[in-house]
Amino acid sequence: MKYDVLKILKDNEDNFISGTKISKMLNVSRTQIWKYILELKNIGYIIESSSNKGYKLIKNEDMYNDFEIKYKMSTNLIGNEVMFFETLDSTNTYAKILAQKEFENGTVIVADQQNMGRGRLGRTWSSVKGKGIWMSILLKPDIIPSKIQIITLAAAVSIVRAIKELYNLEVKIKWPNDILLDGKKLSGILTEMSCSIEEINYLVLGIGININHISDDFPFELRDIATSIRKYYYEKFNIDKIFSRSDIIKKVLISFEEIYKLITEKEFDVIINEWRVNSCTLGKKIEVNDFSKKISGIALDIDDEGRLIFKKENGEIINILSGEVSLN
Ligand code: BTX
Repeated sequence: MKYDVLKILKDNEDNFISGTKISKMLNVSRTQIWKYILELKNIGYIIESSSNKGYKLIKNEDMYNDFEIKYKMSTNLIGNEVMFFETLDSTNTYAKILAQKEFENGTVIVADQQNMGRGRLGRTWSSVKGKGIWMSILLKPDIIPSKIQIITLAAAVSIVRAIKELYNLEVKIKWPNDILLDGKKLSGILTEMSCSIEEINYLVLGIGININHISDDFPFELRDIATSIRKYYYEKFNIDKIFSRSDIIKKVLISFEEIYKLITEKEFDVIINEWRVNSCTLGKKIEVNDFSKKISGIALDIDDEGRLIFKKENGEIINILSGEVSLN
């Protein structure tokens, strides 16, 4: 019920609404409304009270919970179900457990903090409390397992679209799955799946985006290579402000839904083209670390399965499925 009160306050954000009006709308007493208001204040909402005007919710970009994420979310599939946790080991690990049971395609799992956030190849993903978006989307796409990389490309494109639409920032994609801002890692994607030879049973799309970190919030070894939207604004424009993770999640999920529709329609080209336009890897001299050795050459393109088409210094052209890229 407190969320019903919150919804009314949010629909009238920055304006007063009387306790009598709210109590009539919800058919509960004014005393009861007052108790819900106290509960909302206790979880961090800023609500002004005036004896003759009623209650006014003051905008607070820092509020982050399932209500905020779902409020005015205009998707049809992605995020129909949102599960929010204060702390999880890893949203991807939790999503995989959930996937063993019945699950709704498009379910989103969000944690305010991860204790064991995972990157690719057993690496860790720093996921401090209150600072970033750590979420997983549980999907059952109708594509063959060898096309799984298209989901990672789609996620990268949707993050870029969302950040550009919200803040008009020059974010770029570094193959295979890094989103960079000012050359530093803003976001990472970890796609994991369970499949048979011809079919995907389920897929977990893990997305981490650094939002409200200041430099000291990153572990020491990441301070020069990672960034957040807040850190970037501070360094670039000398503006220190908190960004709404709820608004950003919504925007990412809306963009992802648009792009996921293209996947269901097998319009992979459209996604790959948008990926190309936003890439900072293609056409560049790069070094690829394919885990056994480093090879230098030029990143020519990506193919329709998301592999990097790479021209080695000796002129040989190869397609690389996974690896680490350093831009020269
Ligand atoms: P990755 O293997 O490409 O990147 C991991 C590397 O990135 C680390 O070794 C470290 O150098 C650096 N790194 C670690 N944390 C951060 C950070 N917060 N910002 C910038 N750089 C960092 C990328 O793997 C995939 C990351 C996916 C994270 C999401 S969060 C929700 C979901 N749950 C989960 O456990 N993982 C995913």
